[in-house]
Amino acid sequence: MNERFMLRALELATLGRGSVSPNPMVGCVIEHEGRIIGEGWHQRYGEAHAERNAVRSLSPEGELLLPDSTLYVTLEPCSHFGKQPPCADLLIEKRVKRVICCNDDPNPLVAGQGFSKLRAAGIEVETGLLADQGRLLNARFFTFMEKQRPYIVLKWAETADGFVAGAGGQPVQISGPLSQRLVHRWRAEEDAIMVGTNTARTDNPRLNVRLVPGRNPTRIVIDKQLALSADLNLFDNTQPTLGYNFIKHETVGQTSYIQLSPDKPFLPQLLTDLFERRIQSVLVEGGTALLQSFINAGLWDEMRVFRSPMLLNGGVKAPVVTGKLANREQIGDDELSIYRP
Ligand code: AOF
Ligand code: ZN
Repeated sequence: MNERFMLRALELATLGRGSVSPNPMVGCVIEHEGRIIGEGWHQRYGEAHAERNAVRSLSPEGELLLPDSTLYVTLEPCSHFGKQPPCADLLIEKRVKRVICCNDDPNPLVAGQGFSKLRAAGIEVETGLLADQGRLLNARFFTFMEKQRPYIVLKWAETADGFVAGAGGQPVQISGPLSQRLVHRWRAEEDAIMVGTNTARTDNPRLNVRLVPGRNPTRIVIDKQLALSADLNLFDNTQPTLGYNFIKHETVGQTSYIQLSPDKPFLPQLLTDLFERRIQSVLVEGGTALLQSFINAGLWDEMRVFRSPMLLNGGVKAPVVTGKLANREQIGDDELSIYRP
């Protein structure tokens, strides 16, 4: 086992970022006597998996070396017919000698069956090499599969004295231009962005990606009593919007109203519906009440807090940070802190 080859496979996997979701990013390196003879990664959702691309990259001579080669792949080779045929079958057919992985595939359609298939065919299998790095790379995929809910990123900007808005919820631009651009990149990286009723009303956000190149996520708004005006930017039909409420189930243009029960806890119902819609990650952008409800329920995976040097001397208090500080950096005049549970 050589970490060097797995580090290369992890690096290749990241080339799929932004184009493979809801599939995981996966990279693969084929090694023969200490030399890399083939490489590949999962490039696009629905298309070939990493292993198949690595095998395809081999020269005709390289292909003859497979029975003496080790295949390093960041995730357990799949065993099921999805949009692609099983990678385990391919590796068996090509008579690969040994397979080394970072992580087992938590997808119930695979979940260990890829490894059993390979072992049954006489291929040596090892797993757990650089496992932490593999899990971090696909934190969204693992959370989605294991917790059956999207990966949840909570984000807000607060003043030096701990406020997120003026008195009565009046919007104030707290973070600087560089931070705003970063938030647009974050929007492009997640499957969905969510806001609560008050934020939708007072900020009238468009929740799209404008300041950087990238795709627009699905917009989610909580509007329990359907009190929001249809004239808001969220309902402009330029991108899909999901409106969670207690009143109706209906789709109009790109807006889907989804009815939840008032008799059961709200967030679990909401997250289960998002899971069923295959939404793997959500950026929650506010306001305080919505953010705090995720924090209180312990339903979050990352908190990203901008602290600006501005003072407001009053207004709406910021949510209360819990969890452990994982990273802190300066973004223009703002300090960005990342917390994990
Ligand atoms: C692999 N190698 O590169 C990836 C895997 O619909 P499909 O056929 O594309 O299958 C998607 C599932 O396959 C996905 O949920 C995950 O369990 C696994 N992804 N497996 O062997 C890969 N991307
Ligand atoms: Zn596969």
